[in-house]
Amino acid sequence: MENCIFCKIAAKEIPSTIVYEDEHIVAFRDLNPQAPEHILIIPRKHIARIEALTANDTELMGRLVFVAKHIADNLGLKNGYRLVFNNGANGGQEVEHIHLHLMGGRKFSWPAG
Ligand code: DGP
Repeated sequence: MENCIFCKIAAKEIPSTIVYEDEHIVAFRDLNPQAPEHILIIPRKHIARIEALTANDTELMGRLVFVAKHIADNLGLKNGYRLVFNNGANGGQEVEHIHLHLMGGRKFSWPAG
């Protein structure tokens, strides 16, 4: 998708610190980390937000979580971590390309702010 910053990161047109990539998924460090470890996991396919998902995306969305597990293992996040989809304006979504936040290395409170 033209003008999508995360599509450009996936295509390596914009630099980022990529920590994982495969045919379907790219994961890179968040530019503005909210925890000692803060990774964004995205599908290569441009999907703006959760409402745009179709049943065909079920496996892809599962892949995001499995990549999160793989990265968390690699980072040694043995005491847990938080996985977040910010979705839409009230959900705090700033970038309109679905992304799973993986945050670890500190304790998080609940409810989220
Ligand atoms: P959200 O609010 O859920 O849409 O989170 C978007 C995140 O994307 C936010 O934590 C900052 C991060 N971000 C925005 N632009 C860039 C960028 O150009 N590079 C990287 N690495 N992260 C970015």
